[in-house]
Amino acid sequence: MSQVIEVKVPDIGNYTNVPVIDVCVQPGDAVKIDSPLVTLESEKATMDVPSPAAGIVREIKVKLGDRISEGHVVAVIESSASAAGDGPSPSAGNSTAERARSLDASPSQPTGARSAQAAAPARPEAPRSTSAPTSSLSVPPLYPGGSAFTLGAHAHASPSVRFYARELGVDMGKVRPTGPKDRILKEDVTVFVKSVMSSGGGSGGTGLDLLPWPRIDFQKFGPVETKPLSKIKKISGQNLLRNWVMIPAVTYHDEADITELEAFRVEMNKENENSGVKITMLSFLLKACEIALKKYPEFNSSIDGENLVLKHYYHIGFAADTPQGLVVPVVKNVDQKSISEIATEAGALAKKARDGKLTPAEMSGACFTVSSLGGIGGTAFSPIVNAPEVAILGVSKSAMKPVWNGKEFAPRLILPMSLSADHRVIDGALATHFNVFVAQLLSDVRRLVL
Ligand code: CAO
Repeated sequence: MSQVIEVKVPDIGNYTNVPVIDVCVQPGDAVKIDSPLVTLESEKATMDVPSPAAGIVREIKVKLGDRISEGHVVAVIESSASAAGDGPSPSAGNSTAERARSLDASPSQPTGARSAQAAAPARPEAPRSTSAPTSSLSVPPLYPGGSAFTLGAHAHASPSVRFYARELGVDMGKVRPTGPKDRILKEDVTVFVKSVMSSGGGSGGTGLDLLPWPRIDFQKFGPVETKPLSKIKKISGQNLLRNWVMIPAVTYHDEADITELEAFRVEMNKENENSGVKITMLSFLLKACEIALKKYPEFNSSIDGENLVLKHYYHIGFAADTPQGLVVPVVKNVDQKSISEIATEAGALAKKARDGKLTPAEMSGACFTVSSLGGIGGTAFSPIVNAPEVAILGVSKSAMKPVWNGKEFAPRLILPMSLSADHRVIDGALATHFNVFVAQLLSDVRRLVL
């Protein structure tokens, strides 16, 4: 027997005047138990108001943008045990009202608030009406702020994206949002599924089955300000995460004595003061690395499945700090360029990077990367290898140090070097040979310019 049910906004904690951000059904639509009817968005979460029964939507009582609170009628459903094929079985002897009420105590939870309900206090029984033509069934409480509210429920996403994720069995709490206001887009779910598939599955011991990212209401501890991540940070963040997780890199530290090199650089720059070309430490580093790539070809390679691709060209990227975030312009064919040409080109690329004008071509094709923090400071760091490259050289700030020359301590300008290398291709001995060779090149400027 059919029954007309007014579906009301359930207990949603302390939230009032919450905007309707999606109306998921239209009059005439068939719905199942738990089908989302409308979606509300509080400051903390989106919440679907689910249908408490299977049936046909007779009326929608709200529209997009309406602000509503607990008790507001959102839809009228004409319930029917057979309407959606999953109503209560007649043999169970439950009326629709009983079936809906049983949701309060059963593990079956409304869409978008599964664990919230587990934490919710027992609520009074919904009014039962078998004789009256219209009943007013509210759905169980939705507590976006509840302590046991899952990350999946916290995640902002439209019902269609939630539906897509549910179909694929994806826990929304594990999906990295890239939409506005941390909203999870359909593409984000796809990217998540692809990453799980390519890493061999989520929980079989071969993939990463990580805990969801902690979501903290920082305002509980003090004043905060939220700013969107820049586009560059979003993109580089995804790359860095993949590289950090997928490359078994080891960092090897060494030092180069650049006393003569720096004196030569300063002298050259003084001599060519009016030329407009400044010879930078970076240009010497790029040249030294190119020569070392030739001597140790494994450093100029990429893993491709079960093969190692060895490159016979020498394009070297360098990390550039810009107001928008980190970018890596590439100096092409370093082997065919003099140090002053490299300095000119790297300077122009760094300026373009800071002005946000680099083209994709200017950021692609690198075989190896240099990350120089020396102009800023530091003594050592662990740079992240930039896939599909297999190594990256980081340099920190050079400093005068007393070095024993066999007779006495002499003041020498020492450059700290930190080489991170993919251990699948480069083992510790090879990495150390590379570092030692680069240090030799930098400590004897003649070897560099020859
Ligand atoms: N030790 C001491 N001083 C150094 C140095 C070093 N290793 N490297 C550079 N310097 C000095 C330079 O001599 C220069 O001083 P002068 O003006 O007196 O000659 C000053 O620092 C500034 O150098 P620079 O930054 O203009 O030139 P650069 O070629 O060394 O660097 C670039 C260019 C693009 C690499 C740099 O601007 C930059 O963006 N660095 C940051 C890279 C980065 O963020 N890496 C981290 C990636 S991981 O997050």
